[in-house]
Amino acid sequence: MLEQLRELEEKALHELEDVNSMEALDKWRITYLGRKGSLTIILRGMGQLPPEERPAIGQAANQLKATLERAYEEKAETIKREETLRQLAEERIDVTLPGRPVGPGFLHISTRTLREIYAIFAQMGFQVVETPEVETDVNNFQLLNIPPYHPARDMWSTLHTTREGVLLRTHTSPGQIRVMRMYCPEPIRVILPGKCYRYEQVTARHEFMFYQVEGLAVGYKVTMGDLKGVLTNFARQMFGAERKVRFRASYFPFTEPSAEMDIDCILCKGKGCRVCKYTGWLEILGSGMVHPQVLRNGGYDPDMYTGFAFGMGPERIAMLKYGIDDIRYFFANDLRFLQQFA
Ligand code: FA5
Repeated sequence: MLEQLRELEEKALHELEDVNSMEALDKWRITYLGRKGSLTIILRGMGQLPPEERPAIGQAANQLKATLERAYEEKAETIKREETLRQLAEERIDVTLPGRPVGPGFLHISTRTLREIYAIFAQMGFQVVETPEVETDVNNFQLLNIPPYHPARDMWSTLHTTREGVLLRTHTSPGQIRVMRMYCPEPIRVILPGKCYRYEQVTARHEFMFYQVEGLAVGYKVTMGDLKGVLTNFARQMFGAERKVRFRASYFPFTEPSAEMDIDCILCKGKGCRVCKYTGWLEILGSGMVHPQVLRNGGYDPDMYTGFAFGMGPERIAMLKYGIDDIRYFFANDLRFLQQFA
């Protein structure tokens, strides 16, 4: 029996040398130390031994059990340590490698379009002036000939603040009043860029926040001819020298007469397509001669001064220029879209 135990010890320890995973180690434990393992079977057979042999065999069997258990623990520890070392080696970071280069930033498509607009109007002597995004109802509407309850308020669905009479500007036109009051009685030639807000359903053509660029010229003999000349020059520089333009009678409470300007469709060259809704024309801005009452509200005597004004949406202009079919791309911050204009 003692011989059997020694053979078992030799066999078990020899096999353990080749074990190098927790899975194999578990199998080894079941084979030798499990409930149906070799050592257990030997221990169970002790009952058949003569009583005088039992103490010595029992002691040897218990020693073997302790040896195998210790060998098991040691092996388990070695395997775990090796596993950790392997993992560390796999996930090792080479801190001497050069870092991933961070590319330089680039301008947002709206900013680029705005700057293009500034450059064109700068050539014609227009200065850039920024005016506030949070406005009073008085500036945004009333001084522009839109009193409370006037039906034209429906043209500008408004986001109000909790403060009575204070709102997010729905267009850049209140800037006309601010600039006139600032410069009166000097002649004026400015563009007023900035964000506008409208309580509108967001669609492929409508955002609730978008940019506008307002234009205002006030002087002694400013005419509708000046308005047409300036805006035709703008359209041809922005969209190509061959562009045809047309002015269509329109209505804004703060200009009289009012006109919307169209360019011939850049996609179909005026033949008619889906983008221009088969009209051959694309609307790009609203404009008109500053209403005498608005001049008066700005401090200018309409018997001496005249002026023209216009308002355009740079996102809509960029959409036409680059063939972008959905305004929602502009402010969704998806780099796949934005990087196309880097
Ligand atoms: C106005 O806001 C007038 N203040 C423009 C004006 C100024 C007329 C001075 C006469 C004199 P309108 O609501 O049409 O007009 O807006 C002007 C431009 O802003 C539009 O042509 C369009 O390009 C842009 N725009 C208007 N609403 C949105 C919107 N929800 N999303 C994106 N762009 C818009």
